[in-house]
Amino acid sequence: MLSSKLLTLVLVVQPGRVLLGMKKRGFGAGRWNGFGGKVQPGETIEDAARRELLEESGLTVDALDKIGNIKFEFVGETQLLDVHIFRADAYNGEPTESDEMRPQWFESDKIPFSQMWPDDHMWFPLMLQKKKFVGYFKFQGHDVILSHTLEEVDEL
Ligand code: 6U4
Repeated sequence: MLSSKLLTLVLVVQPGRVLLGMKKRGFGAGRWNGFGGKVQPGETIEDAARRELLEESGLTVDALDKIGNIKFEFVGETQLLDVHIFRADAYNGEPTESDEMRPQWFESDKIPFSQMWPDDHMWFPLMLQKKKFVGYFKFQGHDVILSHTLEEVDEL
């Protein structure tokens, strides 16, 4: 039985564009990603999502919509990553570079999928259409998806 680690991921979306961050260090370094990280003890998943968004991008948000849940298995690792994905359509502040992330806006039809986690191109279209989804991706290393499931759901 694999244990799992709770993580958050926030996409800030404006009409026609999405904010991504270039991950400068740690897991997924060198890739454009949403903002997020590990849920700390005593914190709700949504609190963690807000904290990581602020730490990594300098932004706060009023409303965060739960939009997806994806579990990632990495062959040879004993822990699944249980990633809770949120979308924010309004934000406060200005995107600001942090030690971990360099934020940049991308037009919705120019998302740099070749420099992102390889699962992202499968679920970003759902996220952009405000559709909710659950998925499971089994990775070999960080570049190869061996198998996956992805389905739309009404509620998370
Ligand atoms: P620290 O605590 O800074 O060392 P780090 O190892 O950098 O942590 P962290 O906490 O930033 O990792 O969390 C990893 C982030 O990457 C989370 O927001 C979830 C996200 N993530 C992980 N796998 C992903 C994947 N396949 N696709 C994706 N995001 C992923 O879009």
